[in-house]
Amino acid sequence: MKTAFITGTTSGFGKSFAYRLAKLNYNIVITGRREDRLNELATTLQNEFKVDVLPLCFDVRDNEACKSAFATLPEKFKSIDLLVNNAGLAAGASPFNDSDLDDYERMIDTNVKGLLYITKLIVPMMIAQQKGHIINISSIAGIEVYPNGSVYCATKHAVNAITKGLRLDLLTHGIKVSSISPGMVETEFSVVRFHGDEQKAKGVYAGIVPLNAEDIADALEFIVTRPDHVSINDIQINPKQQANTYLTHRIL
Ligand code: NDP
Ligand code: 8X3
Repeated sequence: MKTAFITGTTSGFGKSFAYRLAKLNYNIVITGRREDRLNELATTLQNEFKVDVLPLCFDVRDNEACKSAFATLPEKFKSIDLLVNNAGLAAGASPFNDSDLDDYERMIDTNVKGLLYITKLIVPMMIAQQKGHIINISSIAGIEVYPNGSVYCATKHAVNAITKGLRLDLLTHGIKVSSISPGMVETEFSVVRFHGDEQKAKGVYAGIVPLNAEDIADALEFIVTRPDHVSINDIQINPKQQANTYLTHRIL
């Protein structure tokens, strides 16, 4: 049985990834900051799929908290085959002049530094095993920049650079490094981006059938079910009505 470590499993993609990997018979470490949701998910997955699930509650922006959580891993979760770096967010969507420095720091600390903290803890374990797979959740924002999104886009460009760099540096250790780059997916993402404004968040998807978290779990399943000699570098996936980061066809 394989073991996966997924960040950000309390909602959205991460929660769907946890269900999908449990269905594929992985034991899973699920993480996030909302402990009640983690515990509920752990119980459901264990009952439904008969896999072992370990909830670890911590903030990926806090390196000491990441290290402490990691230090509590019981023996059976210490051999991690798959790391899914998913925890992340956008904060704000305003022109550069009107946007908030705190939002920038939140995005950089979570999407870039948090990803690095977790990866730094798990890579040595994978090197010792001479096998493993890292899947970073990027975005089409990592490919193209869009108005009012410069720093979010910068964080996802950084994720892509880290993904490509890891692929080079881990090549001789038998470790695969992949990414998934989605366009608009309706999760809690836009509610978080607009600081809890549900109306504004709904407006993002007006006239569009967005992707849903299950669509992204399909991409993850494709990547992890390839034969060992096959490495998927990236899957880009958009709604039919979204051509790129800034051109959508809304039917209102
Ligand atoms: P959600 O807001 O639904 O989920 C985000 C998850 O990340 C939550 O489980 C949240 O858990 C966790 N998270 C956020 N900040 C932290 C933190 N500081 N420490 C630990 N966990 C954290 O959004 P999505 O599922 O949509 O987003 C998942 C990833 O996909 C992100 O990296 C996002 O950038 C990316 N993405 C999203 C797209 C979209 O349109 N939805 C498109 C392309 C990429 P908790 O709050 O409990 O800590
Ligand atoms: C989020 C994708 O296009 O909504 O990563 O910014 S988009």
